[in-house]
Order: sequence, then structure tokens, then C-alpha cells
Amino acid sequence: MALENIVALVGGVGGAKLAHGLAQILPPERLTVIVNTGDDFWHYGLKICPDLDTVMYTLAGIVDRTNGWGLAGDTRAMLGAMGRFGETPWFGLGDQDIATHLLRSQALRSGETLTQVTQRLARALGIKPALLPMTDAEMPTMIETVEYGELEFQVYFVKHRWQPTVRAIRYANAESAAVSAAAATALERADAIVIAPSNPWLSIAPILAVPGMRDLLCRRDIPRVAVSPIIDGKAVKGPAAKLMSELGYGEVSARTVAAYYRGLINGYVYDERDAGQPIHEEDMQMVMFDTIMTTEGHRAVLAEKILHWIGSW
Ligand code: FO1
Repeated sequence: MALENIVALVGGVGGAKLAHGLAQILPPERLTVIVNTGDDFWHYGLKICPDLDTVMYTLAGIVDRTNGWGLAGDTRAMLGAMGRFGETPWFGLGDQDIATHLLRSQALRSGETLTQVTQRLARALGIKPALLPMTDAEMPTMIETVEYGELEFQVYFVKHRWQPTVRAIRYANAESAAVSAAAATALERADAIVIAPSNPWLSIAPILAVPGMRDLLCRRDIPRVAVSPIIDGKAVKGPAAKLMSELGYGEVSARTVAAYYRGLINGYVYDERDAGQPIHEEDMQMVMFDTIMTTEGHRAVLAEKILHWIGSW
């Protein structure tokens, strides 16, 4: 099957790596990356979009490779200066990173949509594939915790280092959000959907919660594949495994993630390190690859294998 147009659904660091792999092997006009914005928040008057920025900096080759987010070589002088006023900043805003937030906040305040300003910033950084927020509306992910009640996503994730016990997750304002026109057009033209190995509950579920998104994804019979973020019962990065236990999904495994995506995907990629626990799901094709993307080369190899596999269906 000829796969012209590919749409990737991605969250933060893991998602950015696969998006980068796809960007390395596809002509830019054939790739659209739709990014979770449930993690977005206003902080010191700035609109911060961590996942959009992580993907943008990764595709531009300027991301901090140690953290996987933020800018390489950035400094924290502004946060230091906050100390003079008695502030104890908990969110690591880099001095250069603030330029992105300032320009974005100004654009939003003057009436630009998040889609418009994201495309403008990405283009300025030399990014050629379309990089789109899942919606132009604010749809913040809210985390109901046992210890602190409901927390904004970044308060849970960064301030409390995702240690509180999660009882439930809510995608606030979802009822009045909509898929942006640009994302809807990309999905209508898509020949395949690739769901990155991002956290299913914190990164992918908010995208799926945008009204109309599931219909757009499932309207036509095209390959819709997800890559497991769980390898050998552990999350590659972040709280996915911890959340699975807390939300009562039972076994922490690649198999549980496949079951979670039931009804949405028709193909599933899990890691060959899980060969000992083969996965079978009705209406899902399965394949095992080496999914750990330690180098830029690995990202492209995984992206190539996925596209080659779904191209052979
Ligand atoms: N993650 C952290 O763990 N600590 C931080 O201080 C932090 C700052 C930060 C600043 C800008 C940005 O774009 C991302 C940042 N992140 C930070 C990452 C981010 O909060 C999370 O990784 C994602 O929201 C989860 O996908």
C-alpha cells in the first residue's frame, strides 16, 4: 500500500524522538506531527507548551539531550534573579527557552491561534514538517491525587516529581475544545497514523479526548499503529508504569497498553525484549522491533521499520 501522508500523535520526550525519526526519513510535506497540549500552563504570565517545545527543539536539533526537554546549553539566570524577590521557582525555565514563551504569549494575547504561532516558531527554527497542537483551545490535564486533591499537570509532574498517587485524570474544558482545522485536514488526508511511545494516559489520551479526534482517526480504514512505551514491565521514561498500577490497569506490561488502545489501533509495535510474552489482540497486527531510541540513527531505523511494516499490510 502506498503511504503518502503520515500523521504522528506525540507527547513529550519519547514522542519527540519518534517524530524526529520520521522527519529524518520522510519528505517534510508527507509528515504531520500532532502534539499533546494537555501539559500546557500559564506560569509567570507566560504560556508554556512543554510538549510542543520538546518536539520543536528536538526536530530543530537544539534540544538539551540530557533532559530531553529545554534548550541545549541554556542557563537559569532569570530563575536565580527570582530568588531576590523570595520566589522559589520549581519549574526549570531556561533563559533562552523564555524567548519561545514570550513570543508565543505575545502572539496569543494579540489574537493569533496556538496553531498559527506554533507554525511560525517552528518555521523560524527551520522545521519543515507540519507541527500542530491537538487543539487551539486550552484543555489542561488535571490530576486527581490522593495526597493533594486535584493538581494542575505541571504541579503534579514537576513540582511533586510525579510522586503523588493518582486517583483519576480529567481533561478540563474538553467539551468546548475542537480539533484545529489544520489537524483535521491532516487527519482527513492521512494514509497512516503512528502513535508514538508516549505516555498513553498523560500524553495520548488528552489528544484522543479532543471532541471529534477519534472520529477523524477512525473514519477510514488506514493503518493506525501504536508503539509501546512499556518494555519489560517498565516505562522507558516517566510515570507510565506507576500510573498503570494506580489507575488499576493490573499488569504493567506492553500487553496492557495494547488492550488500552483496543478499538482505536489496528497495529501494535512492542519491544523485542518482550518476546517472552507474545501479545495477541483481535483486529490488531503485531510486530516486535528494537524500540529503544538511544541515538538519532536508532530513531530513523525504528521509523523506517514501522513504515515498511505497515506498507506491507
Ligand atoms: N520537566 C521537569 O521534570 N522539570 C522541569 O523543571 C521542567 C521544565 C521544563 C521547561 C520547559 C519545557 O518545555 C519543559 C520542561 N520540563 C520539565 C518537561 C515537562 O514538564 C515534562 O516532561 C512534560 O510536560 C511531560 O511530557
